[in-house]
Amino acid sequence: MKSLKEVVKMGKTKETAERVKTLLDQGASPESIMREALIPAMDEVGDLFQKGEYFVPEMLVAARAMQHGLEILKPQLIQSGVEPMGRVVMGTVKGDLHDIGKKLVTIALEGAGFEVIDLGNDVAPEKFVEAIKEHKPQVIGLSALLTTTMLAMKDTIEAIKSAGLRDQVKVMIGGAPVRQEFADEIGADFYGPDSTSGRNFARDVVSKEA
Ligand code: B12
Repeated sequence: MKSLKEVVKMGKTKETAERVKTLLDQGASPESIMREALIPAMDEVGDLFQKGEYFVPEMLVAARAMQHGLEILKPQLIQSGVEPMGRVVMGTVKGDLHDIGKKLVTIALEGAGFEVIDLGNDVAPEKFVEAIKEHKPQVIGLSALLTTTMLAMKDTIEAIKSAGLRDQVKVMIGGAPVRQEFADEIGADFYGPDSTSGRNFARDVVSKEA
């Protein structure tokens, strides 16, 4: 796991893929590879950036390597052939280009049998509104990684309210700078610190509706 973490930090895409495959062959679980190598690698990259030892290009190549590893694990993290148990629209809010955390929540939801419409990153409030009208999800999930873009979560909830759709959809929010108090302040239904809690919230919403 340690060497996988190091190659992700160095942004070595090919070696990341090779090491993920080797760990799987050796019997490591996809969850442990995420928890013990890929996510800690991103945390350490963030620390190096904060200390001024890494710059945006290094962050970018490390993120690419992480996403490569994630692609290999994805099929194993998702069960196939399950009837959709509900629908969720996910997106990273306006102005924010971070999309790995949002992808992980998407994978967890898909693994639990949800159909997920992933709007990508830098998603404007109006786009979320359109997607709610079009796809009629039970839940929407907003992600933000910057203290500045967190505010776009509030704008998104306001836009949903203005469109008269707020009572048709539950809103969950997450991302490293987000906290419960912020969720309360902006009127979100749920704050989740990780992908599992997001998946569990969506499950609760759907099971209450049934
Ligand atoms: C990779 C990275 C980038 C990449 C992103 C590539 C990509 N495709 O995603 C690039 C290079 C583009 C980037 C750019 C920038 N970044 Co950046 N980046 C990171 C880094 C290193 C990792 C983020 C990550 O993927 N983490 C791993 C994932 C798995 O964690 P996560 O996103 O938190 O998600 C988990 C939970 O939060 C939760 N979750 C997330 N979303 C949701 C949603 C719901 C509904 C739920 C329930 C849960 C949930 O579940 C996930 C799984 O557990 C972080 C450092 C860090 N430690 O976070 C900095 C960081 C976020 N970036 C930072 C900064 C400053 C920037 C830039 C402004 C730098 C610059 N000067 O240009 C730009 C901004 C660009 C923009 N407009 O968005 C700062 C933010 C500071 C702040 N508090 O605002 C950080 C914290 C680095 C630092 N320590 O200073 N970045």
